[in-house]
Amino acid sequence: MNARTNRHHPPAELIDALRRTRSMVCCGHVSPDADCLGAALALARAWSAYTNRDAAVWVTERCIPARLRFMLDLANVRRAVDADFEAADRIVIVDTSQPSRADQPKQHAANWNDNQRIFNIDHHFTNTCFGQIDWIVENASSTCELVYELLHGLQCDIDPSTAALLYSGIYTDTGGFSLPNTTANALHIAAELTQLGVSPSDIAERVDRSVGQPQFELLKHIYQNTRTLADGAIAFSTVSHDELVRSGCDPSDIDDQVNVPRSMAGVAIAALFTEVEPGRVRINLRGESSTEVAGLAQRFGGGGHRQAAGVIYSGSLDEAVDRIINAAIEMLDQTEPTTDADEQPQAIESNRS
Ligand SMILES: [Mn+2]
Repeated sequence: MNARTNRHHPPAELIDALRRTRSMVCCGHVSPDADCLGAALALARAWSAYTNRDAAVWVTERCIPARLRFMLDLANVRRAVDADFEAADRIVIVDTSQPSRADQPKQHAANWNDNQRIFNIDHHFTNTCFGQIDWIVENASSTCELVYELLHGLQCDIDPSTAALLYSGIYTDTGGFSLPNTTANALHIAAELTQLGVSPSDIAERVDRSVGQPQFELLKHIYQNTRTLADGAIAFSTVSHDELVRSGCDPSDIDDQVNVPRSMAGVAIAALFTEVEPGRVRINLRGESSTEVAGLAQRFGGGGHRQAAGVIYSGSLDEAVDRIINAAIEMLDQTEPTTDADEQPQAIESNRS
């Protein structure tokens, strides 16, 4: 069987609508990762070059992890200003499961009843389908994989910079082609992007082998604070606000460090608790083997993918650890995970990672 027979085809109405679009703003989710940045930047870059029309990307600069800043330079697209959200013909939201997760100007956030202009491209199964056109493919490795297919559908040129943006998203969302979403399709597209001019070693060096001193100090805390429970089935670590600040880091530096507790043998659930500010804790959850963590995240008002989810918890670091780890133990104890209807979510917003 040719693996490419499983490729994802963009809906014809999305292709038609993007051909007729006069101007667009692309945006992704808060706490941006390489997949949402790559998808938004690549779409804006390739579409505007192809149509010769205006495309701008909205990103909150201070929230971009240091190791991903190169993507903005690579894309070289116009950065959106607040007024673009009113003026643009279309707003394309990528890799974002619900409106409250979208990275956008504050005053626009109340404007979601007007979904006539919104196109929604994503691979989160929790996506609430909030656009006029929704293209949601849960078994796509990444939103960048979908944007790659979309650019093909539109017959846009994929130049080496666009290819590198898309590759970066696929590479990181698949954990360097190591997670269960590493499909034949994802590998085929990565190979095609390499033929289009991507250097896989350059991308890996930028995203995996370019840890700065502050981020390295942060990693030391994360290793030091790692604990295991339930005979090693649960591994978690914590970063207090004080440790974050003393390392010289800020919340944007919390990215994929949940991979530290996750890397231990026998782990079914890995978690990283980061006190991003006093009284506000970001929790990254990962499920290993077949363990799903989306339900655990949803129980506390979060969401994400089945095996990679997150929560923003309002409360102290200790309380967050206590409640979520206890819920994780309970979940592993049950063969059939159940939801507790009495549980009141403490979180104020959800978070993929
Ligand atoms: Mn993604």
